[in-house]
Amino acid sequence: MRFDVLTLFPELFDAVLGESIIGRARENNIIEINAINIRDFSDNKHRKVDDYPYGGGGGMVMMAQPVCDAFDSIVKNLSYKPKLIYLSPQGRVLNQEIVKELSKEKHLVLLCGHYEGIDERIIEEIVDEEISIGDYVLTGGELPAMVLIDAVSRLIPGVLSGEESYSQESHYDGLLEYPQYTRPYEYKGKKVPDVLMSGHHANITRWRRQQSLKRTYLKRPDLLEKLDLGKEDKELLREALERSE
Ligand code: 4FD
Repeated sequence: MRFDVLTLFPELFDAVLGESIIGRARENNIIEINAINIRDFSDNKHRKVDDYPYGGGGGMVMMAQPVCDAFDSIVKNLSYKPKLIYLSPQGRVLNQEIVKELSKEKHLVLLCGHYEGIDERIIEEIVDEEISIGDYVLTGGELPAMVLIDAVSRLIPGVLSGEESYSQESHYDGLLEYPQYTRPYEYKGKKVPDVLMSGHHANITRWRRQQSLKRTYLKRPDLLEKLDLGKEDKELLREALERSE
């Protein structure tokens, strides 16, 4: 999968997405990430990319020409039109379902805004979709773009190793993760739950499922409402809640 990012701060991307799992996936040519400097497409001798808003008011607005020319420089080499996503607080709020949808694309272009926003005609001309990573405002769209790239990339086959993808594949079904423990057996007087030491794999699986259900109910009831739990899950949850009453 290919990602192109249109940004005024291209150097931020390799710093974050050049390491660890995403860095390895890039080295193995499973994903490609290019950061393109919008400023390189300014037709102004001072490399200006923003200007005052018509109608007055504070702040600066990103100009249409450099952004649209930067996008055209990508498209001119292609026989298809990649989906362009604008990261903005006004977008559809990202969740794992949208991440899964986006992971089916072969090529995404991400536009990072700054200042008080971008000229509305950019949105009309080239933006296919506006996405927000949550209901808060940041100084730029770069961190949201990196969040989206990371979340989508880990669903691309071959990005996670077998070990890493196991928990993802088998577990991500809209529930929160169950608690995990490693050595030592006892830390500050707290012991690892007996069931995990038992070697009884059916019981371990059942306990973990029950913990996931209980945690989701207690911490994120909104997630649980979206699911249609089966008879067995409902029973596991009821049992977990009865015991802690
Ligand atoms: N919640 C997000 C995206 C961008 C951003 C910007 C208009 C501000 C938060 C367009 C205003 C872009 C998000 C840059 N802050 N800041 O996903």
